[in-house]
Amino acid sequence: MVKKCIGCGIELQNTDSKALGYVVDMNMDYCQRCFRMTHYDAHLVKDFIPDNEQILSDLASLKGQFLWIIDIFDLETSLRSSLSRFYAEHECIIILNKCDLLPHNINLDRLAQYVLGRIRQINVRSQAILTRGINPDFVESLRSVTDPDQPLIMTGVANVGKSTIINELLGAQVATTNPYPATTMRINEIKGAGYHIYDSAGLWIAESMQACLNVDDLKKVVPARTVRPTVYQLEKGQSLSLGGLARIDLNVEDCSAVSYLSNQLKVHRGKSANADDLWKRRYGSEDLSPIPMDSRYPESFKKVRFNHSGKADYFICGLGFVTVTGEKGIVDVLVPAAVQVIKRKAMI
Ligand SMILES: Nc1nc2c(ncn2[C@@H]2O[C@H](COP(=O)(O)OP(=O)(O)OP(=O)(O)O)[C@@H](O)[C@H]2O)c(=O)[nH]1
Ligand SMILES: [Mg+2]
Repeated sequence: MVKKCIGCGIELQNTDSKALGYVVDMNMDYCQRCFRMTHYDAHLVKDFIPDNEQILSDLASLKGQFLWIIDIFDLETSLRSSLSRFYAEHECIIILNKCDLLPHNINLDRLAQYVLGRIRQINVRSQAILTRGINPDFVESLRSVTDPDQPLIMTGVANVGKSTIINELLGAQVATTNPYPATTMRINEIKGAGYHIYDSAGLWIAESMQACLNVDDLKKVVPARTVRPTVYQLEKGQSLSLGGLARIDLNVEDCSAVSYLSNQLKVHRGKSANADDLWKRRYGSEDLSPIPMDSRYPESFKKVRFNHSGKADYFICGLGFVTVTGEKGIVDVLVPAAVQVIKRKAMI
């Protein structure tokens, strides 16, 4: 009989110590990868890249209630993923996770309304939207909208907190969780505390900044606790450099910008006219770091141009967003070529 890792769902094997699912002894319940992640904080970037088509076809074969877990801080990454097409065909309950990353005075009902407006535009069939992270009633709320006789199926892009939620429901550390994307590797059936749950591998998003970073830089860039918004009053023709990962050139009159980024990421402000020269000279220096893996400036970057007026968020997948308020003008966002930038109605 096939034995699977309790932490990540991979099939266990004791023949190849370099391959996924390895255990020294087949009596063990967790694979070596899960064991190392949990006990030694050890990570190998991209040792496993989820196959999105396979995940979606595995999910479609399951019977139960679909939960779509969304990292609210990284909302657009979820909404642009192929799960939005999946949920145009399957009903789901949406969980807005990691609400604690946003400023504490955030109104959760308004946030849920904002997301409801967004998902209606893409025809997602959601039965309910719940919030988690600062909502003490989350488990109760989930119970009130789910059928106890049906399994819960956790879905979402990588790293949004699917396995963490399972452990909260079970009241025990069963599923492996980790600050880096691609921890859970297969459909993982878990039973306990009156629940029947399927965990799943998160979809891999190649357009996310997180796919461009090594483990040490991921630690700085993926926020683990509440982000401190920083307000900038800017003159026309100023730029904000977000480490060496992205730059926002604001050619907007009477402009203010509020950044929502990991507290560990340095923001450097300067004149747009000098920015290109500064980046060529200082790319990767203390002021302009971290930088994406295997990248050079300007060859590895693209510039995305937006017409600006009023208030809008400039959202960089896997990194964060900057809310800009000002008169009419042009906003240029410089990002690694693979990374997606989205202008959206301000969320906060
Ligand atoms: N601040 C905050 N962090 C959270 C929350 N939920 C999960 N996390 C953290 O997010 C990271 C990813 O959590 P996981 O549960 O491994 O995410 P996942 O969706 O199962 O990830 P994959 O298996 O890689 O797809 C971990 O470091 C968690 O501690 C939350 O509500 N708030
Ligand atoms: Mg997981």
